[in-house]
Amino acid sequence: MELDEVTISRAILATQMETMVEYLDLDVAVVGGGPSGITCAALLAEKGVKVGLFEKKLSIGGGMWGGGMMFPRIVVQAEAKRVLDRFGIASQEFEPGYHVAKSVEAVSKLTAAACTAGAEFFNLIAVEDVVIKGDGRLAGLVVNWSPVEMAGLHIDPLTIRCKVVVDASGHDATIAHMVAKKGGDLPIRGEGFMWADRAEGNIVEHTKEVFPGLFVCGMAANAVAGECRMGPIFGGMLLSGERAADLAAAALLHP
Ligand code: 48H
Ligand code: FE2
Repeated sequence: MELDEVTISRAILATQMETMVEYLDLDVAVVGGGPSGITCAALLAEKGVKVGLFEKKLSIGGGMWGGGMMFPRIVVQAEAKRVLDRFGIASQEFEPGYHVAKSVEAVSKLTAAACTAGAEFFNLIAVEDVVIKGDGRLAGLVVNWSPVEMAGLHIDPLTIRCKVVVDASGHDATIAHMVAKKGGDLPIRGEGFMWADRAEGNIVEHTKEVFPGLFVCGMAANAVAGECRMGPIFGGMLLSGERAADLAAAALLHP
């Protein structure tokens, strides 16, 4: 078979364009491909929800790749070990209750599970604004190629409609800030100091709907709630992603 460059180009453009058009209308849009966002997307897709994950960077994984200070290991506490097991992520118990996993394996297996379950990943796309109309509910995302944002080019964005948004954008809680900045009733208390036990103990409780149609999870949940940070322990991110998936799925059933 003689390979044709233009067929290769057409294959990429045609299939991706078809997917992008199909995903202009979604059930759940997850913003951010860190551990909480991927977990949330994977579990929503497993429930049969039409979910798209938007990540502004080239790679999925957020702050999980780097482990702790570039040592590619993460710690997961006993409460969340079952999530590692569920996704087939190997771990070793360092001391009772402290399970260590390889960050590359953790990101890869979470991402692979999300793909297998049918979540659609849109990398290199930055969410730059949100849609809120007369009913005051978050109803969509305004997106652009992140290289456009990085280059500061004046190019207008496109819009995606969705029933629920999950802000999994990490420390910056970017979607929550967008809503608050334009006058939405969403108080953001800002992230607190390092206190792993407290931060991990409270993160699932902070994972909730903070504005009609908007759920926060992962570090964004703690940032909105004025909660502490936890350093490179990731059980809270996994449990928060799981909780966000349950809440978002429930919201789809009872809007
Ligand atoms: C598209 C965006 C946008 C945008 C941001 O930071 P993350 O890894 O997020 P979490 O909450 O799943 O995990 C947090 C964890 O990595 C961490 O930092 C911990 C545990 N820290 C503790 C501590 O003490 O420091 O991923 C968020 C992702 C990133 O990949 C961003 O690029 C992406 O969201 N993102 N994507 N549009 N507007 N904003
Ligand atoms: Fe962090």
